[in-house]
Amino acid sequence: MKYPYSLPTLPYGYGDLEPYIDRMTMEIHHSKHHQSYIDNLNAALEKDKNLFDLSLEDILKNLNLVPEEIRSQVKNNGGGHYNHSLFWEVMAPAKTNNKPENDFLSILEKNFGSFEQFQQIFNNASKTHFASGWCWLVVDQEKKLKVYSLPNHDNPLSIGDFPLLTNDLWEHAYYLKYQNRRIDYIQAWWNVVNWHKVAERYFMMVS
Ligand code: MN3
Repeated sequence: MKYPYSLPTLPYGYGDLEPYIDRMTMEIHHSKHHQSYIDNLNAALEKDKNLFDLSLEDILKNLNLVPEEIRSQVKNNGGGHYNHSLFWEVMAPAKTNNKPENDFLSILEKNFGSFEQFQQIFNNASKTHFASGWCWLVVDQEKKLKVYSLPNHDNPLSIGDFPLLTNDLWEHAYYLKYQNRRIDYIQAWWNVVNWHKVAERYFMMVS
């Protein structure tokens, strides 16, 4: 039997985000953590094969359609699969002075005042998030950009927003290199954000 979900190939090598994210963290995060969310998601969906016909986005947008006995399993592991797949895509090998191109930069400036202010808001939301979760840049239904963190593997799709950029705040994302220094990890992470991809998601969504 073929399962609906499988591990996506990274668009770069495990060591390519060095020195900001180390090779071993990337390898364990992708091949072990992400794989286990996929295995658990497939196992949960086995119990209601009608869900095989829906896209993961549709499932996360309509969690009320998922039978109650598997809902939290689907929410946690479906979110785990979606969030990590997006996370890999919105990173790329580091560039010096890594900033969005002008078209999306001006959108960020319009929403947050300046690029630096946007980063500050994102840093604060990440730093103050308690325990495991993710920090998000989303576009809402009024096409406004918002920054917030969500616990566990909760996803903005489930509350009507569309995710553009996300950072994984679970300790497994940074502990090998940064231990308890979450803010150092967040600061380093800005070097490997793939702004081209983030802008592409925004313009696809609002056009
Ligand atoms: Mn993770």
